[in-house]
Amino acid sequence: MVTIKDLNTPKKNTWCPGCGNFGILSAFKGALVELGFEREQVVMVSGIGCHGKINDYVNVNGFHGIHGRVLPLATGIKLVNPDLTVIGFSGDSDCYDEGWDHFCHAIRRNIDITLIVHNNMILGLTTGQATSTSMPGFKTKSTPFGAIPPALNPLAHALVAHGTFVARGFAGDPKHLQSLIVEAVRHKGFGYIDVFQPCVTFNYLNTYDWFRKRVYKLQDEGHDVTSREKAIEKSFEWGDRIPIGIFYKEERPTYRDNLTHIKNTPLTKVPIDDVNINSLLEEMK
Ligand SMILES: Cc1ncc(C[n+]2csc(CCOP(=O)(O)OP(=O)(O)O)c2C)c(N)n1
Ligand code: SF4
Repeated sequence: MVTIKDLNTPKKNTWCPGCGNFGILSAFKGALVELGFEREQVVMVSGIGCHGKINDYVNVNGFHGIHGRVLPLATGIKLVNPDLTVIGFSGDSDCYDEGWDHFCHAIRRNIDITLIVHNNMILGLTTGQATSTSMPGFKTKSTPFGAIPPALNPLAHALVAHGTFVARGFAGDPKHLQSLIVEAVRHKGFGYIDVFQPCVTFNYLNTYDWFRKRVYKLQDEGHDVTSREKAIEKSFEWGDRIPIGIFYKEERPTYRDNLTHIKNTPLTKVPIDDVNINSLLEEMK
């Protein structure tokens, strides 16, 4: 079973000191140890942005994809090799802007993977432009007079897209986040966690203090995780009090459970020694 030491890599960490990504990294490593995995079992798939560097800092299999495409990659890996535990890491722009279509449909299909979104409500790597989760009025390089439309509510979208595990964490509370990651990975189906991840360099509005004053834990207040309606109601709570924790959880067959032709024979186990593609190549000449 893996230890925190096994998970370290020699890569120099280039995140800004104090970045919320550190909280996510530590929660994730703690979760892998708690889950008792071997390194070879786990694949991290990450998008483009500061968050995407997380692959470099954890010594497991990794696929650093292109912008917005964490979920198609993670879906493909899981479908052809279901023995692997596949965990996607995306940013708010990566997932909720460029990757939005994939987000809605991977949730609806209930692909058996986990998705952790580093939601700092700004584009970090490109040095501070607004994303679809930036709050209205927020002045950034791309919105000098303030962001205009209402911010997307990704949790509400996940819930109406028939999400089977919908949660929110805070990078400033890595112990709590670790428990959410453990539950999301254990969930059979799409485990989705949006994480408030303060960007200490470009987001001067949604800081650690801003979140600390507002976040509270749903599980401390007896929230019923089996009610989608209550979860949707909670997902709209925003202002002086903002909930974190598990909003909704449900058991439902995964996409692969219904893919009868590959259900019992993963593509990675199909023998290919006697496959001859010469006639196909001839046809294409
Ligand atoms: C196809 C494509 N479009 C745009 C970009 C430029 N780009 C680089 S990182 C990034 C997004 C960064 O924001 P986010 O996903 O929120 O991640 P963060 O850096 O905040 O972790 C973008 C748009 C790109 N690399 N590739
Ligand atoms: S720019 Fe923001 S998100 Fe990127 S490493 Fe620095 S603090 Fe973190």
